[in-house]
Amino acid sequence: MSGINESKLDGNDKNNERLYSRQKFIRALGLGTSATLLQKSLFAAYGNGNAKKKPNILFIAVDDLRPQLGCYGHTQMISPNIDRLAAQSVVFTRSFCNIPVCGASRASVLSGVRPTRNRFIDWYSRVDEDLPGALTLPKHLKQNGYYTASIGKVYHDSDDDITSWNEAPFRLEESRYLTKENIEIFKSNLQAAQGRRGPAYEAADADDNEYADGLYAEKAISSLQRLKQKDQPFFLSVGFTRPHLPFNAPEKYWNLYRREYLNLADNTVRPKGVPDAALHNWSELRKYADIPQTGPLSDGMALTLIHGYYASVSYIDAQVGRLLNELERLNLDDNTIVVLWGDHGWQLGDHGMWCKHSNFQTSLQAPLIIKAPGINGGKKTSGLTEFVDIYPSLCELCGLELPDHIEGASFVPLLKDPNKPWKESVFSRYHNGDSIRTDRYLYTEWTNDEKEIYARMLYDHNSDPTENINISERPENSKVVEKLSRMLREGWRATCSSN
Ligand SMILES: [Ca+2]
Repeated sequence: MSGINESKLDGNDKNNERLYSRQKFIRALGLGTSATLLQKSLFAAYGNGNAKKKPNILFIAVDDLRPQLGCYGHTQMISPNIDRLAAQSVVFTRSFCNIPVCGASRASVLSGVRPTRNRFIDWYSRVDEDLPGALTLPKHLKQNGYYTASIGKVYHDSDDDITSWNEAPFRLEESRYLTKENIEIFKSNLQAAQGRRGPAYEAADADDNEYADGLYAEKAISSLQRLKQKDQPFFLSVGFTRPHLPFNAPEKYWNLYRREYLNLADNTVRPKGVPDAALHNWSELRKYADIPQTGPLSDGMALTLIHGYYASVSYIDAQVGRLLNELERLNLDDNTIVVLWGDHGWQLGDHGMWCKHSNFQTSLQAPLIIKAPGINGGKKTSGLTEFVDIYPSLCELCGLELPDHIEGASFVPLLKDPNKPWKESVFSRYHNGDSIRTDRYLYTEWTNDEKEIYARMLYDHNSDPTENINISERPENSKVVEKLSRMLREGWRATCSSN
């Protein structure tokens, strides 16, 4: 497909120069067209140098974090520490998870492969089973001289990929309640029905370390002190569990936001013309004791949950600040790559929905912030990237060979030049829905096991950035739909590899 045809189909000549052919993409990467060439090129560029000189990696996962941060333009947010990191980093403003499910997204990021119909809900427990012999990122680093450690929610479960770590993963009970009343509700709900939870939020008069994430920060600080003494680089992965439900955070973070200034989502109704396949009944939230089993939330409860989400983000921001301060105090910051990512997005009442698990951008887009030695900070890139790109990017930054199974592409050239034309498209999937995001569109189609399409949706981000009008069935868009559908079927290899 030539750039000219693309431009016509997209109807957007101004963006023509952003459109990117496969060949150009590969040339821009400066890489060969096969995995073998890719490996050789990277290996030649960096060599198999002294492990001591390799940068450390502080890998911070934040559960269910959508880009609800000051550095992403949300000025109502109190996120000074992540914003400080962003000022030293490249901020990815259009990064997409490959699957908006906690465990599966993490399995994808850490294994470097994409979700499929089989790699889905229970993928997290099957990283090795699903990909026999495939090197996960921590295992690859470990085999190349890194000391690897896992604190908090990194994989979905602490025993996933257990041999990748040099020490036993550190994990706590993360949904703890502190008030007597909530502890009772939690206990009685658990007894009443399997899978029921306590209240959806808590604002306790508590210190940071009374909830799990504060203890994770404390553990990470002591780990940094210990790892500094080692004669090898480290990969320290720290997974914070807020702002995942329940929104339990110390009251002082709730008090950062005044209720009267909080707003409901701008679009609390289902998009016009949206297929039923795109929507869900937010069953994850309905497990909580104070949430109705059916129907919409009251505006009051919706605002409370938004308040709780913001408080949880600020609570995590403070924990990130503790890690960054310690990194600086130990003089480790100059030679440590810091990666901060949310595992997927979240609906805060957008489209009349809550939680993740959808093919809307609210579920698929998540923050990605990377600070790396030798990379100029304080930059943003709108290049399309997907989380499966993280693994090969870290390999390039650390001078490691790429394993054969990798299904993403290193975005290190974007770190060096944030305005560089980049991928034409990125791919995500949830359940039977496959999505493709291009510069202008987010298109999704749902297929049955016979690969027959039974629903689709298309949003034009030029005119409808919050996805309120599904235009896939409009006759004038038939060519765009046809093209995007073909790109979906051709898949990521067609975008990332030369003909
Ligand atoms: Ca998650």
